Amino acid sequence: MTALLPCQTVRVVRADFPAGQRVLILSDVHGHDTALRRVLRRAAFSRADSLVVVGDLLEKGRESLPVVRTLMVLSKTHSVHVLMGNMDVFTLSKLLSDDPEEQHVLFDYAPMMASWWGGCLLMEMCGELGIPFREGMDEAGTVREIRRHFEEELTFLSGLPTILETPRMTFVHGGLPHLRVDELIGQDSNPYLKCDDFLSRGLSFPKYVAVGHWPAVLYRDRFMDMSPLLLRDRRILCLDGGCGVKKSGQLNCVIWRDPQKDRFSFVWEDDLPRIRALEDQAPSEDFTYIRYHDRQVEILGKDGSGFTLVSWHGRTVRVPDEALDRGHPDRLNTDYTDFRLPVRAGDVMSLIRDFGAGHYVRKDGVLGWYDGPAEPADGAWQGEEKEL
Ligand SMILES: [Mn+2]
Repeated sequence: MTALLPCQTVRVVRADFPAGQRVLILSDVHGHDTALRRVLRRAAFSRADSLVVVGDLLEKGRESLPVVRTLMVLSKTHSVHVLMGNMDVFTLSKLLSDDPEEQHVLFDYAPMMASWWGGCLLMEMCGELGIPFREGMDEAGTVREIRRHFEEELTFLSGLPTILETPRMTFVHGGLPHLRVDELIGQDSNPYLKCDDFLSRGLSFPKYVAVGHWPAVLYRDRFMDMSPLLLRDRRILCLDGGCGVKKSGQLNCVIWRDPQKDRFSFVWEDDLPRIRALEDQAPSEDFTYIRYHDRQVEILGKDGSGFTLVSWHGRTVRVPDEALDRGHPDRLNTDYTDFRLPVRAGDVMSLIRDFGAGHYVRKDGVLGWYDGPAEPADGAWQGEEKEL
């Protein structure tokens, strides 16, 4: 086993936010610079505030480099704390490794990343350097060029700590087994970054722990709600709105109104088109939410209009054909809901997909359908700062 690079080990920093200051908290930007800039504007981020970015700046989007640069620039003029995420370590450790096999992993992944998410940091860097990305390219030479040209960005990324400890809240991308963070210093950081399904460990803490990594929607079972999840009894704040990981995701920004008090609100943004509803719609009373970890279905038949009827736990659900997993015809490739949202004429929604017969949208963080007529409303925002 090769030795860990410093960026792969646990590093802890400490800060103390002044009373009365707002602290903006977000995570999992995942190469979505447009959404990042929008959400900071939405939250009216200023020099009077602090910003904590709880990891995963990179990948699963087309704007990884711009995200890094936005945060580098902001860090010079504003109070900004950026932490490492598992995807950041993944990419960075490959670019900083001198082992050709390690480097190759990144080149090998790139086409897959591009087909799923439209790009990746490596391809963005090659693009900026004018190096055509193709199979059989000089990988070691490309990595050398990247390290030379992007030294500032790579230095910024390599310096990101794992854990930010403050008197009333501890921040980490994935999760922590306890708050004695000094005991973790120097360990492999991966278990605390890629800490899947953190809430299922049943932990609670004497002070707040803010985490990203696992989309909060995955902890919910009735509505596909992308809003942050605050568990006051266990003192855990789950930030991740699924930005990047899901096309339907949003970038949440939690606003800690005062670091002396437990008052939290949030705003969100995304880079999806927006539509405005022209008619009211009553919510469906009976609906299904097929969760990602339980997405086995039985195909009953196509309905001919781009939808398929499936059976899921004895319920018949109409799903878009494109939600069927091509490799595994008896399961969905995504989580899905047939919930018809409560809508008032004039409501603005983020459009995930227009199916002609209906719009699959997100409104107030919640995914569902709006079947009525709509008009384009790009730039409009329905939401308001909401209490958590
Ligand atoms: Mn992550």
